[in-house]
Amino acid sequence: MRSAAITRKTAETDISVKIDLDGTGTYDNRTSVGFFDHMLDQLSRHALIDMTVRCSGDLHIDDHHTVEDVGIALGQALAQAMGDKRGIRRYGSCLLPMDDALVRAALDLSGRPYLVWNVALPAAKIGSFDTELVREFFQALSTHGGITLHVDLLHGINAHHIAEAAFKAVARALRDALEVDPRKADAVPSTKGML
Ligand SMILES: [Mn+2]
Repeated sequence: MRSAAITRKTAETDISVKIDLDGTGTYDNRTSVGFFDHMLDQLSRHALIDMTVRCSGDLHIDDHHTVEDVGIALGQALAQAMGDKRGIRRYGSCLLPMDDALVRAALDLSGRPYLVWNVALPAAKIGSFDTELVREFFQALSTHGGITLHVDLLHGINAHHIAEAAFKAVARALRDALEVDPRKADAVPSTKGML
């Protein structure tokens, strides 16, 4: 079973995350940050990862700790669920359009965290959500999931579309990278023999 459950509690957030990599993209994500829940739903749906997220965070300060810490916990859950990565395709990429927005995501489930984030959001807020938190989320996911992740905005006008296209592009790339390659299902996809 490629699944994982993580709980993470600090003075700032109290989080539980459950994922199943071989799911159907069913989700139940509740962080009390509406736009972020909407993005987590996209991640689940388009990566076909079943996902349940609960977070009780210090939202009286702002959304920062909630978004960053869910990224940490989701990254940890991904790393745990991937296990020794036997049989996975390892690499994934996606060029994803959403109306005016066009985002490219390319990733390597290498065990080596690296984020290249070239996504300038044209507004500071989407509703009450700070758009700079989108990068914070992917930084945490990359670091704790051991993912080399490149995300580039090729075109875009609307901040909601751009952020959502980024989540969907990463989701689709993750789906491809996590899929088991039937031609090499028993091997770790590295000439080093481990990832
Ligand atoms: Mn939307």
